[in-house]
Amino acid sequence: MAEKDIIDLRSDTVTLPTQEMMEAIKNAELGDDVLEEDPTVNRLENIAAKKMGKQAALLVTSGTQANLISLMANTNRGEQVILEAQSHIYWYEVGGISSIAGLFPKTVISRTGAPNPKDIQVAITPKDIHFPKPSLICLENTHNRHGGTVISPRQILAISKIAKTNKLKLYMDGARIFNASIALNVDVKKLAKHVDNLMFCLSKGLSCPVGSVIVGSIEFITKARKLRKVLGGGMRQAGIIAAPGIVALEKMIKRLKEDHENAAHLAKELSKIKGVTIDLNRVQTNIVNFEISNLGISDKKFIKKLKEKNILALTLDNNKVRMVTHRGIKKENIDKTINIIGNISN
Ligand code: TLP
Repeated sequence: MAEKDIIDLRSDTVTLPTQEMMEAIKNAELGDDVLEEDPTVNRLENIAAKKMGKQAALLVTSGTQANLISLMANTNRGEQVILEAQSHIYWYEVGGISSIAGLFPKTVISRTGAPNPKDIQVAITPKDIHFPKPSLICLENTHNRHGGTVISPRQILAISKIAKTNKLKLYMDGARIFNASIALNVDVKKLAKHVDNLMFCLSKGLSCPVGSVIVGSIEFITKARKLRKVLGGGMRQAGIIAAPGIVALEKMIKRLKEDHENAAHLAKELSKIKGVTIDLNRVQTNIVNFEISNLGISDKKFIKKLKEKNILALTLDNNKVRMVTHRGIKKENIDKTINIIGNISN
């Protein structure tokens, strides 16, 4: 956490690099990555591709850039992309899917973030003079707006069968894919296996200062590399970003379990507070969404009151609040937060 006494539950993006990451940055062997000559970037990309069971990988600046590049590399302008109605790409990426990629989003509503394969089938428009050509299905795992919910390998496989039958590509926004892998207790390769390509973020729960990685076939990554350049994301001595990324992939994944335990603890205690509505089944990883309509206070005021006590959280729409656990949050921070929320409600 940036400031010692602040309990920052807004996002896992607020995590600062570890001491080991700072050392790795200082000692990183560097080169020009646009020329593919940065040994540290090349190493990170190799590790990432191997970890996901894919042929190749590409370091990019952010999750948003990773999604935009991947959308563009999987499609042609004017085509249709099927994605879950609450997905990050649809909600929080400034509409780049349309304004930059020139794609037409078709949303599918789901209960917990994993679209029902039948609904995806219905969303795929038939070949008809009136309709845009469907070309890509996107999944999000874990699902941010649904509260960090996971999509299992079985569910991914079912959707991949539909994608194959209809000759569509399947992409996964795996910003928090390691949270999904820890929560489901499956190797991340199993989550990557049935999608054509995916991205994951280094700069969320894994604590890196910058960066996301796209993984997929050699052909796809070659295309993605060119698109990264046109979008201004070609970086030079990017080894200073890759070095902490390597530390993250080697050392920071297992500890995500602690974040999940803290989130589960937070959720359970919140559910005991009168006026707080929370679906405990949805708290599967490190995100805790809850509703405060019956607390007799607006979400804005709720956030303000928490802030006065040095606790930071975010609001979603409809009187919903989001809290995210991460390396900077310990169990005692959760206990303090619960205590304070209990008093706000009185
Ligand atoms: N999510 C951020 C905010 O943008 C809301 C957060 O604090 O959760 N995919 C998913 C599923 C994400 O949650 C995010 C970031 C991104 C993509 C974009 O990553 P960045 O912030 O690196 O562009």
